[in-house]
Amino acid sequence: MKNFKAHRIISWKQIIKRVGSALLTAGIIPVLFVCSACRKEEAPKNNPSLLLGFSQIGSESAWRVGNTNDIEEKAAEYDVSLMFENANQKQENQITAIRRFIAYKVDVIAFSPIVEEGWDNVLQEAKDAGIPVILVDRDINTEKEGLTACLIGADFYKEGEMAGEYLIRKADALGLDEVNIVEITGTDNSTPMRQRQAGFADAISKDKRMHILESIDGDFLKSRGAECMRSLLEKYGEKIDVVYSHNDEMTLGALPEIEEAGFIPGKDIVIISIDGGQDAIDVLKAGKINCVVECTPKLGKEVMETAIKLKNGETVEPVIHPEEQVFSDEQDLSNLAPRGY
Ligand code: GYE
Repeated sequence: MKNFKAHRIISWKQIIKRVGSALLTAGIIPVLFVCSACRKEEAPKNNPSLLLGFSQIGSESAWRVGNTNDIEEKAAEYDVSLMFENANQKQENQITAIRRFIAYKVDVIAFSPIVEEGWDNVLQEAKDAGIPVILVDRDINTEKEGLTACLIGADFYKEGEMAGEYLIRKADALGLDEVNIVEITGTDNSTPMRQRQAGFADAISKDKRMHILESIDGDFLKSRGAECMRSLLEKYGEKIDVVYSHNDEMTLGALPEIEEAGFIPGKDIVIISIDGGQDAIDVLKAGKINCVVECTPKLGKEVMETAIKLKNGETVEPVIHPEEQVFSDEQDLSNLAPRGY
């Protein structure tokens, strides 16, 4: 079944009113419109609830699942009716979802673009329909002005830089003269892939000891992380000093491959990851990962507050970056609070 849900749900009367004209014009049969909370109370009559269409990329990582959970929780807290669609890692599904949100006449659209290019047409359609769009987590690349209202997501360039800066400190601490790095990157042409790569490359470019042997596309997936690591080990073997992986999932996929090849992750090979989900933090504490740069998936509060402002015609911040930190073997992490994703 398709992943299409409506949360804190509006009454049937409201639904019929909202979708009626859309059904007639677009011919869409809402068989997948699941009214999971119709038993809940209606929003007060003179404060009609905000209808937010949210297109999620998929469920590729603990980060993504944590992000979805947070969006759903905060929608309920802020009394926002959420039409949620999971695109299962396909841009075309996201475009279809956005078109459906336009047909349903949602108040605000929010989405996490899987890649940066290819959104101009559908976003122009949203603009023509007068529906403001919030970019969540990832950015788009466009020549057109004013297609989106704002971006709520991490500063991925800074994350890459923090990873590079950690590596310089680690190389100093280990007294290394030469540092050979393999990089397992996230989904090609996505903002975190581009920015985490650029920030890291810029940070280490000042240090003559650093060499990137190869960057390889792991698509943010655990299975791909394992495959990439296997092929990198076959190609470079003990030459590899460092693995820089763009997310925890790929890191967790790579670690068993390193062990199988006879190396000790965290000791023979320095491991640097990004996200900071609980599983990776546990492995960091166990010494098999050296550094995890935090990327918080908890963007729901900002998304809801921004959507409410947009519905009320207020101006919003063009870019909101959450505060993030670095967890590493340089710190005592014994009292770190549960991560929640
Ligand atoms: O790092 C990764 C996820 O866009 C920040 O996407 C997000 C990234 C995150 O799948 O785990």
